[in-house]
Amino acid sequence: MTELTDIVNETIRREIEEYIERPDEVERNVELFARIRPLMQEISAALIEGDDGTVDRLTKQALDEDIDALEIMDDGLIAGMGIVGIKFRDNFIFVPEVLACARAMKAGMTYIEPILSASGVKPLATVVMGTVKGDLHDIGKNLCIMMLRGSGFSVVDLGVDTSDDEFIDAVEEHKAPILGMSALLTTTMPNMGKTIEAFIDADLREDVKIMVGGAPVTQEFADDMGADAYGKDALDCVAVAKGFVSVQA
Ligand code: B12
Repeated sequence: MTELTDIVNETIRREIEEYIERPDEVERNVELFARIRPLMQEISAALIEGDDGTVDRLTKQALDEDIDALEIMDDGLIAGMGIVGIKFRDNFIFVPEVLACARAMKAGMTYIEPILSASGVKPLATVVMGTVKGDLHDIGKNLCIMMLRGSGFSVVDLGVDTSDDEFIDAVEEHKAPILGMSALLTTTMPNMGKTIEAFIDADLREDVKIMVGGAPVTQEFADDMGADAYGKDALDCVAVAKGFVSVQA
C-alpha cells in the first residue's frame, strides 16, 4: 500500500496530513503524489502556497528539462489545485488565498499555453467556448481551450459570465458548429440549460453541437439539460469535439 512517506515533497506531505480529512481523499492524494515526479510535486507545492514566482520558475525549468507540457499541466498544476479545492471547501483557506493559487496556476499556464495550443494545421472546426452567466471560474475552460487549439480547432473564447445572447451571437457570427460551456458552481450550472433553451427559441439548436463541463457537471446533468455531450476534463473535451466533427480522437 502507498504511504504518506512515499511522497518526497515535505510540503505536500504536510498539506495532506494537516488539511485533508476524508479518508478516501487522503488515499487518492497519497497515491497521486507518490507517483508524481519530485519536480512536479514542487510545482504543486508552490501552487498550493500561492507562490506564482516559484511556479513560473519551476514550470520553465521543467520545460527546459524536456518534461511534457501535458504532464506539467496534470501532475504539476491540476494536482496542486485539487488540494486547494479541498482546503477551500473545508474552510482552511478563503477567496484571497484561492486567488493567489489561481494566479500561480496562470503563471504556469503562460508557459504551457503556446505549446499545447500550437497545431499549425488547417482548423478542424470552430468552437465557441465560455463560462456561463454568473460564473467567474475560467481556469478549467482555459485549459480546454489550449487543448482544443493544440488539437487543431479554432476557438472563440467568450471569457466568463457569458449571457445567452453572447453565446448565440458568437455561434452565428463565426458559423461555429460546436459550442462548449463551462460551469463550476451548482448555482450557475442550470444556466447551461437556459442557454440551450435560448438556442431552441432562436431556432438554432439544430445548427450547433453543445458540450458542457466543469467540476460539478455530470453526464446525467448534461443529459437533463439537453446537451449533446459531457466532457470530464480537457482531454475529454478534445475527444468530444473531434467526435462532433467525426475525426478519430
Ligand atoms: C480557483 C477557484 C476559485 C477562483 C477562480 C479563479 C479563476 N480565474 O478561475 C475564485 C477565488 C475567483 C473563486 C471564486 C468563487 N468560488 Co471557487 N473555486 C475554485 C477552485 C478551488 C478550483 C477551480 C479550478 O480552477 N479547478 C481546476 C480546473 C483545471 O478544473 P475544472 O475547472 O473542473 O476544469 C476541468 C474539468 O472540469 C473540465 N472542464 C471545465 N470546463 C469545461 C467545459 C467543457 C465544455 C468540457 C468538455 C470540460 C470542461 O476540464 C477542465 C480541465 O481538466 C474550486 C474547487 C474545485 N474543487 O473545483 C472552487 C469552487 C468551484 N468555488 C466555489 C465557490 C463557493 C466560490 C465562490 C462562490 C466563493 C465566494 N464565497 O465568493 C466564488 C464564486 C465566484 C463566481 N461568481 O464565479 C465552490 C463551489 C461550490 C458549489 N457547490 O457550487 C468550489 C467547488 C469550492 C468549494 N468546494 O467550496 N473560486
